[in-house]
Amino acid sequence: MKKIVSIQDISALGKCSLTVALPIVSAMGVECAVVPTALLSTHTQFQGWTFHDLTDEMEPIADHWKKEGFRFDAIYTGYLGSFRQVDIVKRYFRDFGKDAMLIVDPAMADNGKLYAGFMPDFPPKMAELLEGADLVLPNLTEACFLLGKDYRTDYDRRYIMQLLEGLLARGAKNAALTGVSFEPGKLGVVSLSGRTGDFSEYYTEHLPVSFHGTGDIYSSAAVGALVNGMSVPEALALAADYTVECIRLTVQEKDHSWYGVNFEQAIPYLLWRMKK
Ligand code: PXL
Repeated sequence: MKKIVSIQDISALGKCSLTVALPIVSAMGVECAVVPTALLSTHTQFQGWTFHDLTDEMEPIADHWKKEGFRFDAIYTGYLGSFRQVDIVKRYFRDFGKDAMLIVDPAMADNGKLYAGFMPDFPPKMAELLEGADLVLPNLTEACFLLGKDYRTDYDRRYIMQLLEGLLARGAKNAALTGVSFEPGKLGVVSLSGRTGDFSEYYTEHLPVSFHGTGDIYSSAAVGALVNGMSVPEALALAADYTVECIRLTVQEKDHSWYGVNFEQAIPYLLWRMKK
């Protein structure tokens, strides 16, 4: 059985980071070990959240795992909260990354803004994880922050290609960008391979709603698909279809929550889509 480790926070309530990575990756038939980097009462889009830092646990976990000789098929990183955590993730990449796919979701921003709690000096630090990563999958805002570029809502293909090339220039082997739209009603993901220069794009219906945590759902499904042997473009397309299905199910619910989507009841769709 394939085995990955996901390194990100656990928001006790809020359907993001580890509370979605663990069920989604597991449902896709892949063992998902976790390194929780912090415990929050909710994700940071709520008000008044509590935060307990777990950075001090990260190195002892790595020490123990190294002693046990554990190996992973992928290391999947998401939301990280400090410079030190980024440095420790680099250690995980060194210690456990030799035969593992390194997948970096630089979860830190959306809609042109950093999430609450991040300072402007953090994105360049997060960008250090791109060196040697097999895939980096930021949204447009995160890509701009990683590259120190202005966030734009009006853009053309040339601008998008420059962002992808910029991410590859930082050392990633494949770069994907989510939340890309060139025509009304269509939203998609584009990717560029550093090895072959292949460009891929995949668009889905752009539902006129926005929910928190969809980026983590997207990345988790992409990771599960990649570890199951799909190519980067295939994995990105599957993850896009699954995310749209989650949103579709959410808006069908009369009393749906605002803070996360119904990824749970879309899992049968995910497995069906994976076999297709
Ligand atoms: O979904 C990204 C994410 C992960 N973890 C925490 C967050 C967010 C986004 O706001 O607050 C704690």
